[in-house]
Amino acid sequence: MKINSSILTVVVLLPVFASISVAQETNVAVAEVSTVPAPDEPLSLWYRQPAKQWVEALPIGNGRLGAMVFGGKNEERIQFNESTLWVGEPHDYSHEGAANHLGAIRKYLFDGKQKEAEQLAMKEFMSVPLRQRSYQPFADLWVDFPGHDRATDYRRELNLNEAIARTTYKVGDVSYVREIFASAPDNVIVMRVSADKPRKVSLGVRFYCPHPGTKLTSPSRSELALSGRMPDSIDGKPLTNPLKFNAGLQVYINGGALESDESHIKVTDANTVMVILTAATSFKDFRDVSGDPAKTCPKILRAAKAKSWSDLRAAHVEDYQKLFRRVSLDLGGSIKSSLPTDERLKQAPKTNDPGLATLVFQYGRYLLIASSRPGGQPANLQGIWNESVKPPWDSKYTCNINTEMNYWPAEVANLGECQMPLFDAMDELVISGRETAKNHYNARGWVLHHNFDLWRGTAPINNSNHGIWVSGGAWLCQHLWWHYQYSGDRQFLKRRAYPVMKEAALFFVDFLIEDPRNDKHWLISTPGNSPEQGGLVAGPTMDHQIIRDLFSNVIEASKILDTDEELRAKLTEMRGRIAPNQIGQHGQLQEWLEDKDEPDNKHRHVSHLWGVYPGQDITWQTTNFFNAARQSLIFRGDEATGWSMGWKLNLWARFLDGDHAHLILGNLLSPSGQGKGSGLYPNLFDAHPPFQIDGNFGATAGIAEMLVQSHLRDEKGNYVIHLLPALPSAWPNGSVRGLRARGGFEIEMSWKDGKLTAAKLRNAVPGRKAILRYGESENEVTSAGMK
Ligand code: FUC
Repeated sequence: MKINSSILTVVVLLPVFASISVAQETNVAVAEVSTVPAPDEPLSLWYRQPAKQWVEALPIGNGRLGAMVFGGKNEERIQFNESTLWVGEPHDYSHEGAANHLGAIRKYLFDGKQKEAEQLAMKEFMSVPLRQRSYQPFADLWVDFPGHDRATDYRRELNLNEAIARTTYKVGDVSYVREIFASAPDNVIVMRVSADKPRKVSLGVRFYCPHPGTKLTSPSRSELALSGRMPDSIDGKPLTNPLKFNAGLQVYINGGALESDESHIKVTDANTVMVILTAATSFKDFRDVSGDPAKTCPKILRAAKAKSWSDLRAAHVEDYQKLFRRVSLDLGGSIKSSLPTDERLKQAPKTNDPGLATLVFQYGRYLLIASSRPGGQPANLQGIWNESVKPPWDSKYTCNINTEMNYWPAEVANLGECQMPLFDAMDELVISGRETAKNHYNARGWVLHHNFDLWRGTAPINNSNHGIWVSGGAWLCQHLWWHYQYSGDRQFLKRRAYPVMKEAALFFVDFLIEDPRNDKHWLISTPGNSPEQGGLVAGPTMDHQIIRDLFSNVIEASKILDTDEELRAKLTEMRGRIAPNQIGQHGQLQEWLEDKDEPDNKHRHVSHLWGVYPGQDITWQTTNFFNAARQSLIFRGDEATGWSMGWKLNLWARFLDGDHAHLILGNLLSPSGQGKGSGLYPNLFDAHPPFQIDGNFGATAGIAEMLVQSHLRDEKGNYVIHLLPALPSAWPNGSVRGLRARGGFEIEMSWKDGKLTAAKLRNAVPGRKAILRYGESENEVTSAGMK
């Protein structure tokens, strides 16, 4: 082992063992509709025909604006979103007086009267109103290209290295290029159309908006604007402050002529055309909707006006690549394929295609950058992309797995700042969650149940049999802690993380009660629920795992910050009394206090395995529980919806079983409806179905978890960085650069014939120690820091 002054370098030289079969060539000959070759950039999704459906279109986004690009030949549809366009208005959803019924609900549960408990809770304990509000589509930008239905040599692609969607084709002897991207630095979506011959670009531009009463205007000859308001009543109940929204676009031509009326702009015979689009709402924060989008949009457009196409493009690419290029991955096999992405996906179940896994890994990173940037909203159930005014599950934030899964890849895949929107939302959830803690539980601190929306609803929604689940806030706190663990940023811990974590823990200090049904003196969570399984209960395993994790993290944080000694003692004492994990009659990890799991239950939720991943209650060091948890996962099976496969993938990685993890990944990387799992749509969006983005993020996190794990520590508190803990035999050769481990380390490593050949740890913090684990061997290493 060699340590140099600027980086810590560990070179592992191992004998080359008997050969493991090398990944097969992925390109399979099929009848082609066109002979257009793959784009040069290997990290591309690409197709030989326009998108017919939304899940074939290609997503772009800058964290605030998102769009789906269809690439139609004579009609381009750019369906766009803005992350704050939601139905509803500022509102406190908590149920005043609910806490008066808490004792009775608990008593029913202790007396075995679940139905009575659920009925009483339904009447007296739920969110007001019972449902939260939905995320909305904004509008479509349509661009007409008269005569281009005759296009030949057609290709559309999404270049993940530059975050640019591009459509290229020929009409006669003229070659056309359309490029479109969502720029974070300039806050706009930009499209440019060019041709290889002069004066050949003619097109028409128009808006379509799905919301009734929207007004279209033309502020100048080269501009179009759209303005509207969200519904002013819901279910017959009036709202006083629904959101206002505006979108604006400006068309720039080089050569040619431009004419317009209120709803169209027509360009004839230009050399190139550029369209700049932006959108905004009156949303300022969850209690303030006094913004004026009619002013915001022109301001953004004016600022972008000063820049040329190439300046806008260069600023976008530079900004994006600062994030995206931090990680490079090679799992063997070629990322580039001569097959278009939709065809490649169809072949995937029949081939071993590590290049596709690499593409999907990087696509998840791309999607996170596109849907979650500092200053914006967190990625919702569909990221930032939504076509429907009635989206599935309102396209909001579901916190009993989905929202957290969106952020699983953030730290390990080196996009820590993409978690900031989640942390901003949590600051607001603390405010609304205090009302819910007080009104529902007569407790201090803050609580979040299984959903929130733009208005930061925190009360239990939908139905008492699954909505009363108190662990949403505590689970989100794990992300604050992770951000601290991966960055080592003490100021972040002190200023942002600890106050929120501490108040979440305070809630549970007041909420946990001693189980009166036996004399074990265990503290339990009740009323509670193991998400979507078994109804309202006292003491689901998942709650206890999450609360233990929160308490542990608050205890450690308070030590690091040298504060709150008394609270620390209290949490330490209580943590030891929280009902422990238990092994049941089938050798399974019990989902509840009672040993009542059904071995043939194949439900997608695997909540009681939280303690394996994302938690660390149960690890390979706690053998009995580890085996029981694995047994539970075997009972649940290998097939499921996208997010469930994302979870199972991470679980199998934590079970150190690379081949099983790869099998699950294979179920995810198959065409929707055709494989053993729910699969992916042609644009590689997770097909829950319908589209739900968590499966994409779960896949990215899971692939990383197969390559590196860092959740364990030695007795001195050093992180154990486990290299290649779950490498499948299908990826015998490969390399990765830029994955992160707790402690602030960045990893660079390569492997051959299934064995690690070299590893480098880069560390921004000099003098930090880590334990490097590979196979059964462990070495202590110290960083000299990075220059
Ligand atoms: C829960 C899950 C569904 C879906 C929804 C958003 O109801 O069981 O699969 O993810 O949340």
